[in-house]
Amino acid sequence: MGDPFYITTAIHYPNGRPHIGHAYEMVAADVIARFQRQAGRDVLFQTGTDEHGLKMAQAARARGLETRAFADEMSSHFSEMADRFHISYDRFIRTVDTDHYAASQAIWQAMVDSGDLYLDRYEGWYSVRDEAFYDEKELTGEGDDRLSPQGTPVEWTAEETWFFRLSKYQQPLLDLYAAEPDFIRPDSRRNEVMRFVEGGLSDLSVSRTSFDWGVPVPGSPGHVMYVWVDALTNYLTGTGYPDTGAPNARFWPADLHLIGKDIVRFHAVYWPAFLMSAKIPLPKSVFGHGFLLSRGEKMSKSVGNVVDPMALADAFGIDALRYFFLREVSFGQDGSYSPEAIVTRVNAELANAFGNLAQRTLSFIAKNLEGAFPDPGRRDDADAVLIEEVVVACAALKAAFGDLSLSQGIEAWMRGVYACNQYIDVQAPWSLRKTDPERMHAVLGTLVRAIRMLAIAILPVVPTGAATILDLLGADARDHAAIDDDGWYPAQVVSCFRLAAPTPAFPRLELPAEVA
Ligand code: ME8
Repeated sequence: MGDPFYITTAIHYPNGRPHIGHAYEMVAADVIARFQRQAGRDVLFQTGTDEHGLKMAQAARARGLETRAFADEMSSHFSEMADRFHISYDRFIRTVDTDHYAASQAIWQAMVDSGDLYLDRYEGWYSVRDEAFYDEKELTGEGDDRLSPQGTPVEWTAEETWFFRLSKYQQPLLDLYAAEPDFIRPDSRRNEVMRFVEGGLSDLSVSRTSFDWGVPVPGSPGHVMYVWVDALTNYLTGTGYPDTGAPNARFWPADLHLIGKDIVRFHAVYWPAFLMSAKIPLPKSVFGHGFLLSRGEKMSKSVGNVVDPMALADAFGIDALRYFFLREVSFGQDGSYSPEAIVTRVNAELANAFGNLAQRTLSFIAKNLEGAFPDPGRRDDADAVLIEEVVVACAALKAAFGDLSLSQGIEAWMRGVYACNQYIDVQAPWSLRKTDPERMHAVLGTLVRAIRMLAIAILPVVPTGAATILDLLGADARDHAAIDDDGWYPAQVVSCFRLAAPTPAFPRLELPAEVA
């Protein structure tokens, strides 16, 4: 078994239905998880829903439902979406899970034992939408129109709460950021967090008494934990914490918390401070991805541009959306989505360039070689040059994915695809069929090798279509070692290599009528 690799998404608030931003985050994490599995790592991949807090309680009330019943129903939309998008999670955690209560209460107790929790009265501004406390100096607007830095309304709250000595961790956090430059990525987010922490940290209110929808604070009747304390702890729950002998304990510390840019502060300030207090090792990296915008605009219910990912899946298919998300958006930055952009990108690259390359090569073999694997034929320098170009492209994808440069990785991969298309046009196997069948065999054999390497490399992004191509090629070793295996000539599969007329793995998309 390879080295453990633990990757998490944020756990999503199921106070409304999932939107495309949630799908985007899950897909990005899934591609990294699949890539690391392919690279031989022993992966634990966790996603799920964040079900406590005032926002959930209020949303349930608005629907006239018990909070738990509402949470059950809404959480299922998220797990259904995860399955629909082929998210290969190992656990879909819900913060109402029993073991999560145990983990949250254990970390709380560890913070008590460190002397970092004390009871006092909290008076200040709270945004239910963000489930976050803000300092007066962070707000904009006046009177009842005050807004948080995220543009959400805030309300004055005054209650007795437990406080966490966050102020004590200012210097240890700054030391952490200095010692571990990869703790917060990308750099722009790291700079934001460092400026925030350098500005000074106030102690944090970490319990609430005005409602009861949360994890009870041990030994303090009437208090439930501030939703972010239990939410962040989900990452530990997945490893079996506090049981250090649990089967998943080897996955802590997490390798990567993948989250959106709006919640970096919680993950890069509060979370490491809680962990330092509880004397638990820190995660290796927090990556704050950008936002997906609808035609360049923020999605919001009032603008009416919230996109239902399931409807998109119906319209375009899963591989196409996965490819679009990762190819179009430079990972870490914001990106824009529109049906036109999806159709254009997917048709140009996935359908026309790669899909068509595989389709025309394989159907030519099915038709003209009766589906048998091409003989070695008569080699030419051009064959070696092509294989080298494809090897370089796949290696560049691998290096880029390892570094979370996902769109650059796919861009590099496309260079391999374009090289194949150029090769097929120059070599023109259809003309060689009559004039030089020996050479035709070499060309087709070279193409099969190249397509196989390209399909393996892109498997994490488009698992269904790439697997279809590999199945057609009789390649059962869909392992990463195969990417590096540029000398592959399937002596072992030649006998069983029988290509039927292939169906297109990456069909062309049409712009749906309602948006055309
Ligand atoms: O923040 N594009 O939940 P959430 C891309 N429960 N990503 C987006 C996005 C968009 N338009 N909108 C939101 C929460 N996200 C907490 C997290 S973790 C211990 C608790 C991302 O449902 C967002 O940045 O509001 C976050 O990473 C995730 O979706 C869930 O957001």
